[in-house]
Amino acid sequence: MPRKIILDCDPGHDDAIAILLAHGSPRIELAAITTVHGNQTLAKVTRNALGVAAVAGITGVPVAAGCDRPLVRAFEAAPEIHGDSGLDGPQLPAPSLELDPRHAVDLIIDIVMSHDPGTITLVPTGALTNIAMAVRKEPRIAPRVREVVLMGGGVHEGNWTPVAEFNIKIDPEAAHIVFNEPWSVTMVGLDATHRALATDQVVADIARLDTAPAAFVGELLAFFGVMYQESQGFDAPPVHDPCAVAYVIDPGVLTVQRAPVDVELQGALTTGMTVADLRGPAAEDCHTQVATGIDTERFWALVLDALRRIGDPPQ
Ligand code: PIR
Ligand code: CA
Repeated sequence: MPRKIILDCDPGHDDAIAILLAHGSPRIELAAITTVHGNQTLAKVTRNALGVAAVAGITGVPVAAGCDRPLVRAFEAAPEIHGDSGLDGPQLPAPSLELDPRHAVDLIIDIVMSHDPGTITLVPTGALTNIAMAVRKEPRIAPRVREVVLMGGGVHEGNWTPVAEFNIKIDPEAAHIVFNEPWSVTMVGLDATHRALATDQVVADIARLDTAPAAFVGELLAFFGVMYQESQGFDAPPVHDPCAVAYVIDPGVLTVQRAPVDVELQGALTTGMTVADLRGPAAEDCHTQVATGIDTERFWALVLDALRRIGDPPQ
């Protein structure tokens, strides 16, 4: 049985690849794609999600827009890494799907409440605003969700500040809500994703697939690579968001450790830091775990397999 997920994202180069990985994997069924402010404005990332859906040949999956700003703080985008459109580099095709008229928060609640308990997995790869709003509006989703596998945070690493990762930093109050609900949370943070590098070898393997979606990924990675080189000195860009999807497909891709996690909300220097307590064995009832490592070969094999299965969808 494929795992049903809601991919809540802010495309975003790596979010786009996460969408392709989820769509191409036979072990995943996309119940919905929802969008949230983050890498760019809500309008831009929503447009991007629809364009990526067209590239991937996604049909019959609702795409809905969610919150356009954080719960408390001012909106903050990441144009220095994703460009002015949020997905600079490739030419984006016209949307083939119509945007679902529902608000993403309502769509998330509707889907979780209308499926059997323990069947829907939430995979947030942007700010946690929609997820926090959904569980505040309808707390009964918390025990019904199978698990939350989120890209965000880090145990020993930051990217937006020395100790905070972007998705958590831009809406730390939402992250605080999500980590403190009694559902099972896997934090796929920078400790794992900074090792999921799109090396020249990986880029060549993708190019060899010789399909339009593979070429699209190649263009994404070319732009992302330059931006990551210029802004953060990486030789190859880390592809964060697909790591969370990969964990749902094959948990063996990541090394995880059970540990309590909380989010710093009032640090003078540390706001948005995910504080994981790795001292000793976690308590029996600990509902959070953190990724500490990644099997990169297994990870890229999943991405390549998904792209191969997507092939060249009719446009
Ligand atoms: C990546 C992101 C934001 C800023 C930088 N510098 C790099 C986005 C990615 O889409 C990913 O979800 C997460 N936020 C990584 O921090
Ligand atoms: Ca993202």
